Amino acid sequence: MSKVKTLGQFIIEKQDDFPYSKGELSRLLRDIGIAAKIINREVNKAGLADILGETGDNNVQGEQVKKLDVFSNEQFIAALTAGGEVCAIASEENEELIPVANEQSKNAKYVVAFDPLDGSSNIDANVSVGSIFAVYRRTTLSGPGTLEDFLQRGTELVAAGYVIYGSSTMMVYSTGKGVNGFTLDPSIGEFCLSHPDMKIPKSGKTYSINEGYYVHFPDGVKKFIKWCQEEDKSTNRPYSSRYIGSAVADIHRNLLYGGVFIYPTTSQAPNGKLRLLYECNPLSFIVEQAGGKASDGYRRILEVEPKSLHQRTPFFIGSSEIVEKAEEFMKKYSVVEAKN
Ligand code: P6P
Repeated sequence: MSKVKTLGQFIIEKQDDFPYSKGELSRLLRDIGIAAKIINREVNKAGLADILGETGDNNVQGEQVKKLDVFSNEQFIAALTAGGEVCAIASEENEELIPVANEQSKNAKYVVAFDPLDGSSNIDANVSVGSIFAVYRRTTLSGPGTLEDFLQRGTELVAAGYVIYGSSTMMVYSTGKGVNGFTLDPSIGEFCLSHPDMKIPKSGKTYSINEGYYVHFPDGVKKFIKWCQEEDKSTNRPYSSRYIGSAVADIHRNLLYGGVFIYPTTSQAPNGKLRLLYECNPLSFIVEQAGGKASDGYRRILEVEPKSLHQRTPFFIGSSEIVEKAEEFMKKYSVVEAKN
């Protein structure tokens, strides 16, 4: 029976990767793990809300029953604020960044940007959803964090990860030295190492895109989709189309088995739909650490210069050979001037 290794034990074991850190990043990752366990508990009973007597806006304890994405947001903010390791927080749920100014935090070394519950509209259909987080080292010297601390390229990420609440709940993260996955064991309330040193296959046979928007896609994406659908046994084509409307779930599956996820520009999303700072950058950091690729169709996502907190970007992420093939079509059929 192999010895179980918890997230906490793993973090401490990897402490030596950060000789200059006095444990701040370790405590920060622990704080994120705590929020994830609390969110997991609520996500897993979402369908039971009515049965548990949580009807309308007030539950049996007379507390305000919150939408799960609001609840998740509050858990991350509470855990990160109490943990004292971040000087500011940015969330998909909050228009403005949240400076953390308590005594311990105002000189903390890190800022965290996160999407507390991506794909939350799927919860009532019992479809997997996810939390995504990005950890940047502050660039300002002291005091509560500012917008400047967040507007950093993804190449500056110190750590990034996601939690997927699915048939089991997993936390997958990287601190720049590979990717490791931890599965929550509810019987002991611990994330346990289940997927050490994750690597994405160089190729695959799955493409994930919402083909309902086909007519609005750039020509390069249309040509790539038709390429995926051609018969060619030597390159595992035709690919299977797998798209469940929850990016963390689609990208996690592709990370395990190979494939590509694409959210390109459409008429309703002229800059793409997914957000650079707290969705595309952290997911790209992880997939690159696992040997994959992530671009906006032309440029490496991690090198895109952020201009605002909630900036969107077209997003091509997954197995390196498939992303490169999609980029070939984009460069051949959908040439645009580099934006910056
Ligand atoms: P569409 C969820 O709202 C999300 O941000 C991603 O998780 C998901 O991949 C995408 O939007 C789905 O968007 O336009 O295909 O419904």
